[in-house]
Amino acid sequence: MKLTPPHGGLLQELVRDAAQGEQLKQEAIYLPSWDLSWRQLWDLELLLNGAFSPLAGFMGQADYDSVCQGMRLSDGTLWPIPITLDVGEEFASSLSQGDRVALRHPEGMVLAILTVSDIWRPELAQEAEQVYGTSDQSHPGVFGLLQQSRPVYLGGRLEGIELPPHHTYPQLRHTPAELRRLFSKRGWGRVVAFQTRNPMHRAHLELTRRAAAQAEANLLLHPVVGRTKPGDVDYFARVRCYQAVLQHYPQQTTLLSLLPLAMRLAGPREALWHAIIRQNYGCSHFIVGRDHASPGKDGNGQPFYPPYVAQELLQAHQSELAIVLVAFEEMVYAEERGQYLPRSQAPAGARLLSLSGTELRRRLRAGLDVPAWFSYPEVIAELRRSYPPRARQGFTVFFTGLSGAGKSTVAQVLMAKLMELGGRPVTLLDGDIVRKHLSSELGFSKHDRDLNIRRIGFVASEITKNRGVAICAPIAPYRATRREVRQMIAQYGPFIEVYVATPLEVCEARDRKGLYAKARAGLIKEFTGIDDPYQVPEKPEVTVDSSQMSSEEAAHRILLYLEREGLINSA
Ligand code: PPS
Repeated sequence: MKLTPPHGGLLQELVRDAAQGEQLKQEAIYLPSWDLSWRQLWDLELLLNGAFSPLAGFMGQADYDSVCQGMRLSDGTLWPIPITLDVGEEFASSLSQGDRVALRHPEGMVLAILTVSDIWRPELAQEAEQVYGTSDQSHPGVFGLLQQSRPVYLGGRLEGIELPPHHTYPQLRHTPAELRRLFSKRGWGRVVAFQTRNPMHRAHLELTRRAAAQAEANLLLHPVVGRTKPGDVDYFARVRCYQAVLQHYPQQTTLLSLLPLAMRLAGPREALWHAIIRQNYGCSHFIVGRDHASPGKDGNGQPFYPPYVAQELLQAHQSELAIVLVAFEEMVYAEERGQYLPRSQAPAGARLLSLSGTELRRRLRAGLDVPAWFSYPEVIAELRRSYPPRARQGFTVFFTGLSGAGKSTVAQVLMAKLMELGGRPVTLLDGDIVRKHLSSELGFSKHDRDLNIRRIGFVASEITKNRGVAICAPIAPYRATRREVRQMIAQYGPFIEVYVATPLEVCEARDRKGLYAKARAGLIKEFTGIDDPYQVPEKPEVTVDSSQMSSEEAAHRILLYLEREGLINSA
């Protein structure tokens, strides 16, 4: 196939020139506005800068249906992932077709105006099955869709005012037009793109070098710095790793650029989407490995997507793409040869070495050696900063249980013990206290409870990020919200869910605040356990029951857990 730059066809750039932008900003003052979520913001950026060409806005219903069902826009163009703007019922009910909406950055600037062409309520479970091939909520993309999406979708064309500003690594960010120009200026006729959401080690270097040689192409390292998988290494640390790895490539033929993409982790469909995006960035080739854009294993330990299925899907659509698939196998280290090789090319009987991500993290946390064949000293040093020994990481102990179960008392004892041990600042976010300060205006509807728990989660995640200990003790009756909070925190440090399983009868008999009596008399509505549900945790890290043990014993049980996990040195 003959490929001449720029690749990828016409770019659909949606940002207007400065004068029109000013005009649009003035118009926006009088329009209803929508504050974009982070996911929506990342989508908007790639819509506005042309990375999602040929899309000219958020999808309308016809495109959405067609993409979900058959991976094509309604005009037949190949496009595998829905790009939609989800909004709340109340906001949607104030809009009609033809209305214009100002789309705002979370910090308040108007970035674009959407002219609404479609307003509809999607079948989210069906979307999950069609796009992800599953409605299993242990898939992070499915969880985000089913638990975090708002119920109404808006579609329509966009008029861009400005691209979202970036204060981090501006020199490493390029629009598709900028990258195409850069390739052209450097005389890079062929460019092979490498997608990643993980730090890079020697195997990646070997794989990308081979891919570039095979495609006779220059190399674009194009890591995702938008939304990746919960628990991934944060992108600041990753970028420092990429910069270190870059020193091991030939300078003239390799470029690092950051992609602000909100990944869906939709396996094969996502791989195809990644290829189309790189085509828009002007690349001629795209590397797809064994488990491209995979979220890992499901609740039964089975992979969500079989190995190599992403390569198969791209191969099947190769004739429709202007970017060429470079399929790669897993690389392994052949010890006797002192060399990385694709697994199938390793000599029979050779001792093959590899190190899983889980094993690497274990070694980093335990301060153990990482072999030189696996990575570079600079990368390991950087990762050691991200994965300090557990005894120096922040963590959150999140109590959940009925009112009167004993959460606050056990939490207080635990706090006292941790303070006695010293070493980290400890903050207690008790249910009642939070409701006096942080959530003083909230009631007990599902909406208000969820908001309350998310606020607690946000504060706890900040504490955990900064290496402190957060102890939270709300009722937190809903499973999905607890999981959301777990995800928020787990990216910064361990999340320990403690289920205080004291039975309802015991809590009610105690009735220390007289609230159960009031709830039974109908004087308080939506009381947990009486006329509002409590969803029992499925896999709490620790369970205690204050009808079976004293608060001291319960706190001690938690301390033993923390010690076993290496989070504290002595209980
Ligand atoms: S939630 O569901 O997690 O947001 O609840 P939380 O913030 O922990 O607040 C629970 C405390 O508020 C008192 N209270 C109620 N609890 C449950 N349902 C209703 N309707 C209600 N109204 C007031 C109650 O004292 C809870 O405190 P604890 O310490 O759990 O007994």
